This record gives sequence, structure tokens and C-alpha cells, in this order.
Amino acid sequence: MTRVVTVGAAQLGPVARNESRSTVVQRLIQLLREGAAAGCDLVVFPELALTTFFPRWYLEDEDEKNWFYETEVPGPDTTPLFDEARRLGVGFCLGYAELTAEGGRNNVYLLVDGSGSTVAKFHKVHIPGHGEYEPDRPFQHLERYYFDEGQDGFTVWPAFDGLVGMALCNDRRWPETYREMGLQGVEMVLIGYNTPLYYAPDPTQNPLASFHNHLVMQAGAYQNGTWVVGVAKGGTEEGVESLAQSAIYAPSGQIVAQAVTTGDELIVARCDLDLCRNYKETLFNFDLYRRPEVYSRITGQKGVIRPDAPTFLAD
Ligand code: CDT
Repeated sequence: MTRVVTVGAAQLGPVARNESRSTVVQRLIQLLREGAAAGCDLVVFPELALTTFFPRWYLEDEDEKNWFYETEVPGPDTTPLFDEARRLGVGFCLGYAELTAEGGRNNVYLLVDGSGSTVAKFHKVHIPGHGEYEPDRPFQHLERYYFDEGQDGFTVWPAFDGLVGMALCNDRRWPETYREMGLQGVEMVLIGYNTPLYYAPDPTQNPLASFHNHLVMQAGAYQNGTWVVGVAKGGTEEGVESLAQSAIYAPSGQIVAQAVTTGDELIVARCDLDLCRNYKETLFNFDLYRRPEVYSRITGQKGVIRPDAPTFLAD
């Protein structure tokens, strides 16, 4: 019996700063319905899907800041999404900012199955940008001011007839993200992102944003023999242009579907999870070929440590 999961990558266009949660949730429900009509088992929404990408502003007022966080999901605004998903029998993955009872501030991704039950919650691991206001930037990227670093790492969960993992935005640029999940047999990685097209620390990278986006997800898919679903919040949001180009990547690393707009758009692919075996059991047969005994720096060391000058030069 083949294990085919039909997945929808539900790209979102811009969300205005003053857009209400209920308006955004209606947009999500529209995409969910399109997904159901296209036969989707799972519809994947982007990172921080319920609000504008607020880390572009430095907000000091606690109430103003807290407005962007959810204290319960499902809550009054998000319950209609859960109800509709349950009615349609379609699972979904939703990114949002979470404020916990203990004051924790998390950038999270929630996976919900077709019965409306929560499968898992993922906390973003790699928090990019800066932690303090930087006046010289045209806009801020204050994720390190707004979010705590996720401590749980990368887990893989049995769901949708396979093994599913999650990551958020900057996580997709790090090979460790995929390999941690690859070592748990992951068959589909869901990744939501908000990627501004202007990168203040090095604008020479700006024209390469799309190339780098595909590069990392294609490599992650291929090197671990897994499907990858990359979902953007794209377009010009509050004056900041962000990458769209949501795409679904096969275990071969090939792109099998890609968004063509920068707005709300659903792309769909039938993902045969058994295709993963082609790669997991051949070139990337970890049991046979990996050499963890010579990889100790990967987990034992954080930054770069260059070797000392060669002794023959010192003599
Ligand atoms: N949201 C997010 O993680 N965005 C980052 C921007 C990096 S520049 C600070 C990304 O990796 O796309």
C-alpha cells in the first residue's frame, strides 16, 4: 500500500499591522477550503500567520507588544479555523507567537490532524536578527528581542501516515535542522517563513534571497531523503518586501510545486512518502555510511576554532 499525503502549502500575502485576527483567520479558512477541494490531507500555513511580522518594529509598551501574541490556541479568534478543519477532515500547521503563563515568548508551529487534535507544538530553535534597537536600519529584525530560543530541538512525530517534523524560517538555513530529523527517519518537514528581501548586515545577499531559499531546502530534502514543504508570508507588508516562492520539494531535491504570486495562494502536491526510501536506503543510508565518530565538533563546539599556526612554521 502506498503512503501518499496530499499537501497544500498555503502561502499568505501581506497581513496589515491593524488587521484583526478574525479577518486573517477567514483568509486561512478560505485557503483550507481550497485545500479540501483539491483533496489535501494537510494544509501548511506560514510562520507568524496570524499577524503582521511585528519584529520589524521596536515596541516597548507591554500591551502593544502583547497584542501580537496568543495566550491560548485554539482561542476565541482561532476556534473557527479548528472547527472548519475538523468539519473538512483536513489537518493543518499554523505558525504564531505564543505568550505563556510563565511569561515565555515563543515563535511556534502547531500541527493539528484531520480530527482537530493537536499532534505537536514546535518552538523555533534558531532565532535570527538582533536583540536591541538598531537605529541605522531601514527596518528592524528584532526576533531576538521578541522570542526565546526553543530548547526542545527537532523532534519527529508519527502523523499523516508518516513521520513529520517542523522548523521555522531561519531554522531552514542550518543543515543540523534537517539532519537531526533525518536521524529520526523524517519523511516530511514543514517549514514556514518570513524572509525580508533586504538584509541589512550584507545587502550584497539581497539578489540571492530566492536562490538561497531553494538551495537550503533542496539540499535538506535530498541529503536526508525527505519531503520538504516551504511556506512563505510574502509580498510587501507594511512597506517591507518579503520573499514568496513557497515550494514543495521531493526527496530527490527537486521542486514539484511552486507559488507564482506574492499573495494568498495554495499550491498542492501528492507526496508519496515511500519515495523517501529511495534515498534513505541508498546514497544516504545513514547506518552504512555515516561516520559520527569523526563528527564530534558538530555538537561539541559552537563557533569556529581555527588551528594554531603549524609548528613547522614556528620552528
Ligand atoms: N523569520 C526569519 O527567521 N527570517 C530570517 C531572516 C534572516 S535576516 C535577520 C530568515 O532566515 O529568513
